Amino acid sequence: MTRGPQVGELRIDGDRLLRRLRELGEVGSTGDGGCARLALTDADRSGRDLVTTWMRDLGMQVAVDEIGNVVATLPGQEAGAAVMCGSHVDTVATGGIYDGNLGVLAGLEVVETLSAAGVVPRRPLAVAFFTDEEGSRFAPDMLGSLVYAGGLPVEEAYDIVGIDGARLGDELARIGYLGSLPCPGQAPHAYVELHIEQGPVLERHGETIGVVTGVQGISWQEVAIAGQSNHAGTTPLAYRHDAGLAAARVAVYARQLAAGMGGDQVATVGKLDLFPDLVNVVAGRATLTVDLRNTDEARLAEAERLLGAELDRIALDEGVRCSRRHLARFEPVEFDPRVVQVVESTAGSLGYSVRRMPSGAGHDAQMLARVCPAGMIFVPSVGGVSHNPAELTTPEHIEAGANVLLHVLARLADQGWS
Ligand code: HGY
Ligand code: MN
Ligand code: MN
Repeated sequence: MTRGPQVGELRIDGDRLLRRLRELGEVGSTGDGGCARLALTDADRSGRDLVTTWMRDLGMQVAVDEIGNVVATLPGQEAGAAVMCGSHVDTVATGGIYDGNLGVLAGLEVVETLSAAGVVPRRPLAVAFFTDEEGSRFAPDMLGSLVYAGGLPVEEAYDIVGIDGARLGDELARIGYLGSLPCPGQAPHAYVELHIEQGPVLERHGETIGVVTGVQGISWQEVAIAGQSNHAGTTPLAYRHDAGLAAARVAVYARQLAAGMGGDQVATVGKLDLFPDLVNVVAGRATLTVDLRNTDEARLAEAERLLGAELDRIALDEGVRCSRRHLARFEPVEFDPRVVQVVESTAGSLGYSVRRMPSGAGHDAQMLARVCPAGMIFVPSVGGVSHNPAELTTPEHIEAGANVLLHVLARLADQGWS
């Protein structure tokens, strides 16, 4: 790394980073402090366009791959595999302005800080955003980084149908982000992702930096229930095959299952559709999603087994048919201890309090971990709230996280694994 001032003395410009976060947060604004940029919608395109404009303004080489992942590169003194950071710029429908966006924009802030100081890293630096990290419209989540890492053939990804009936490949072409860079992508030298914690742990313990050790396992299942629509007034209870009641039993059981298993087990029924969805008709069909997560793969598999047994019980009791399919299934991931160590020692040397912790949410880093040493940096979420317009991380913590990212990237771009 050619040295302008001592790299160690460099700090990011927190106000500049906040300005970009707020400007990007206006794209797809929901008017309540949040934003909605579901993957491959017009709002996602507008967010992508804004971020790629910033990338080009910073003199970075911007490439779009076959699944719409965008990788911007700042050349290093040497060629070869880049040290990559990034995250995602798609959001859920009730998104805040920090989830994903912070990791991408902090990466641009790092590039701007180094360039302004005349510092050229030994290795190239890349800032990426990956397609459809949320998976809310097109499942699974972390779809773009999964394809980038070779975990899903791009042709298969193109045929995924979204919750609105759209085909992923058609939407990617429609928004103009069907790129030519081949997938799987080039394995970076290392990957580091700055992200809001999206939970209450750091705030509860009063720590500034989460040193993320890994990501818990994720199981998304879609449960389809077939009963019999009937008249709400004339049909005696014993004659009903009520898909709505069956769906409600699944939701109650999911919560009881997680509470009973304890530990890290969580369960969520986030999406529930009834047909015909009318006040005076016993529901003939129900479709719902069950999101199960655990840091322990065996426990997660057990939770899936128990859910299956309960579906059989409900089918028998209510005289309905239950079927299920996976929308996503990822085992827990442990990050490379060398990257974890660099994050922890860097944050400590900058004077920040740190806590080692697993991630409750899925992240692109868990997919990059398949192809290179990867790790994450967390900053606190106020009230532990996320996937909600009230999502908030303080400017002080944003600046701390971006400074840790700056110096972690500088170390990884400049040194080997010694
Ligand atoms: O679902 C998740 O954990 C992430 O927000 N995609
Ligand atoms: Mn995220
Ligand atoms: Mn998210």
